[in-house]
Amino acid sequence: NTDLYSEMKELVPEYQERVKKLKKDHANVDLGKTTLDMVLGGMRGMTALVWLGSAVDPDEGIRFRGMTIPECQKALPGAFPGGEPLPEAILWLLLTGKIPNKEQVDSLSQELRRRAKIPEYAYKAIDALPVSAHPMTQFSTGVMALQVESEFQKAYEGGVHKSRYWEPTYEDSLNLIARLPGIAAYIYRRIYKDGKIIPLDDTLDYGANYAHMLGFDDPEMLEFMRLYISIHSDHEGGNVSSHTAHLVGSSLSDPYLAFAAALNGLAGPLHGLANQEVLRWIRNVVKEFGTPNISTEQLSDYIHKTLNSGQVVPGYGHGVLRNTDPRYTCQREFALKHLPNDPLFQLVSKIKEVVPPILTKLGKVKSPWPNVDAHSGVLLNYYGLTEENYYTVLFGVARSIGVGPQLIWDRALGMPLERPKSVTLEKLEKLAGAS
Ligand code: FCX
Repeated sequence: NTDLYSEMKELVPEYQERVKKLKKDHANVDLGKTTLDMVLGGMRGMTALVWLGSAVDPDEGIRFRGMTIPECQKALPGAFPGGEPLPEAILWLLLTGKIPNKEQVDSLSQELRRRAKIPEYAYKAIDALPVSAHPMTQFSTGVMALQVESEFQKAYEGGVHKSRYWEPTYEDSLNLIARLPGIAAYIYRRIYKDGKIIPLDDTLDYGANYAHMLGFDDPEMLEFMRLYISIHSDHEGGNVSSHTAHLVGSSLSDPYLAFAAALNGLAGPLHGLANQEVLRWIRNVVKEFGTPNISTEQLSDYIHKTLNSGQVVPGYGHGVLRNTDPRYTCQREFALKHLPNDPLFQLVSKIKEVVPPILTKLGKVKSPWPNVDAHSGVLLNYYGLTEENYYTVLFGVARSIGVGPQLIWDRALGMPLERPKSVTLEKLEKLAGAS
């Protein structure tokens, strides 16, 4: 099939059968116990969700449908031979579990362009906010405005049978993914440029088009955007944005409602907003010493200053990873290839040497290593996207490619309303024998 929907139509019954079999024959398989520590510790380590697109190993990092980032870079079609994986290719892979060929990816590119038309009132909804509103607030508002055209909501009101929920969910998810770059680019141009919309280019792929609509046409920046969107798309199911989308979707809220909620979680500084915080932190280092070319001692002093004022070092640490994030590593490789002499890239490299031993010494940080957000800012800055408050919007566009497919599968597999059990503090004390 060159058409993604036809591919899904074939796959859905097969997957439904697998889930049915698991529920029927293995319902009581023990997946690990729940401890008090988990309940008070943000549910770390508690297996509680099924997520089809990707899984994170603490040491090795992300695998998209079983494939590491270097494997994806090798196997997935790029804009040119040997180019970075196209986000369309990742979308195809996450949804179907199959590696698409160039023809399939080109057909998906075209389909996304066809779906990309943004209703006028979505721009107006954004315009109702002051230009000073945070870009993520404007983005979430824009997504809520897009919800007006939800096919799922229409189908539900029309009494669609639950066995067909996944079909309008597919329509909504693809329309949402297709329209986000236009909404996101509008916000950028509204806040930082002349406010004029740069129309979609019918010859460009998804990542390149987003860069183009932002106002960037340097082929190297287009290539970085393809990589950026691909690696930020998915990071298994338990992170705040993905889990939020899944949770909200479980009440049969449509993909727009679920994704807007996910964006609001992504906008928190411990999650997606960390990319903004990293570049701001790096700029403050440069401001403090007057140059990015600083000594290890100066950098170490600055890190201690951050920690002593009760703040985290942004871009370091992770809820699951216990090693350097491969999403960091592939951005570093991109930088080594294209901007090895950039002073801020060199500073990022130095930070990677100095931060981990300091965090380790604190004795409480489970992972002192850099995560995805530690690197993206200096690359964007190098290519002229210097406005760090916008960075989380880029992350948000990418995340739709991870949560959209899962929402489709959630509906195809009839995943139920999510409703875990909570306990009161008194009950917890009683269970612990501490009261
Ligand atoms: N700087 C300073 N202290 C840190 C730290 C850091 N980078 N990372 C963890 N710690 C501290 C925690 O604040 C916590 O302190 P406390 O006991 O006094 O509250 C302690 O170490 C134990 O935390 P830990 O179990 O290692 O980490 P968590 O799973 O609770 O939290 C995050 C993980 C990512 C939230 C944490 O490492 C952090 O705040 N990092 C900085 C922000 C960041 O980069 N976020 C982006 C993460 C990710 F890549 C993404 O979602 O985009």
